[in-house]
Amino acid sequence: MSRKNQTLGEFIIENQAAFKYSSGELSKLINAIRLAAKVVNHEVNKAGLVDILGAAGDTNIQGESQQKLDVLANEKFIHTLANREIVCGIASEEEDDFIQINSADNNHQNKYVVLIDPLDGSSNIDVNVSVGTIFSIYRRVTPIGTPVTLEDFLQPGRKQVAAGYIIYGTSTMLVYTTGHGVNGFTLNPAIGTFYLSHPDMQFPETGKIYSVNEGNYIHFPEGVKQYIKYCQREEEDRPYTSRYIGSLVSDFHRNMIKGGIYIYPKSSANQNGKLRLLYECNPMAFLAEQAGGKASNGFTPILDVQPEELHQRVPFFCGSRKMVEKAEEFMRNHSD
Ligand code: P6P
Repeated sequence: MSRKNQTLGEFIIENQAAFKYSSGELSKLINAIRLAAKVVNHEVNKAGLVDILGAAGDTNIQGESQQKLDVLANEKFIHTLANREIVCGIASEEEDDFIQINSADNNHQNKYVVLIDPLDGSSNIDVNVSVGTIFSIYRRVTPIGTPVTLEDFLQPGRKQVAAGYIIYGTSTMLVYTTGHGVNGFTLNPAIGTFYLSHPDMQFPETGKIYSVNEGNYIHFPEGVKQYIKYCQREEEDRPYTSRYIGSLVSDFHRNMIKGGIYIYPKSSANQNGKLRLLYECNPMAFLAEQAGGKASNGFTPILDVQPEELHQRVPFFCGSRKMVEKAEEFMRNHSD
């Protein structure tokens, strides 16, 4: 049940019973993410004012230079989640390996693992463009009472119990699903409370926006090249509009509201594309499907891909169902 202007806290309580595993721990987990989101939001919003911009001097496993805010967001989310005796393991884009959270002193009783991209689109920080946090939650599959293993993290996206993102944009929003639809909450920074502003978010069945980095066009598979030409042809409801922010959360959020498709395909430069399956594509695909949209690697649903390694990449087509289906048609007819 939801009503406009309900607070996130009220929403969680009122929908507690609907959570598949209504032990209350998932609610506590969402509350922990809400707290971390407010802390990171505070830092992101003042990034231009204090010496927090610029690289932290390190690089992550992806070989990307870590912005100081990347490091801060990573630390805030891990610290907040670790301190609530709910989570038994965390994997992050910014961490080479997963982190064992259950301490032996509580005999590894916690049952959820969380995977996060703590600050997606961070290359936009210094130019004041929206960035986001993406999270994905599973129940562990190895026995409670034992340390978590990699197997707990390498679950197909279909097994997620919750997923969502925080977008630090013109306003800060928390958008998430527990498998019962997608709801968006907007932060009132004056009082630090998230209010239900976008109940039951739905991808329009089709749209007129395509989001892809056309600078990589010559490296794209033929099917993607042909789909982009299709979007640009003066026919039927086309040409579409090209909108690409360089921030997955921002492009996804706009397309979910207005209708559109986001594509990050494989290329001659990146054989599996750039986006990471576990903490970018799976959570966004769960949200997309829950909102009536679609997400695939160009051929098969993202949520059905069996992960092989923690930081694996996957080609990503996501958005309005009919637009993704059309792009998949081009991929099938031009598979190279
Ligand atoms: P490119 C940000 O690094 C990110 O993971 C997504 O948020 C964004 O959509 C994409 O990469 C941008 O990548 O290669 O187009 O700059």
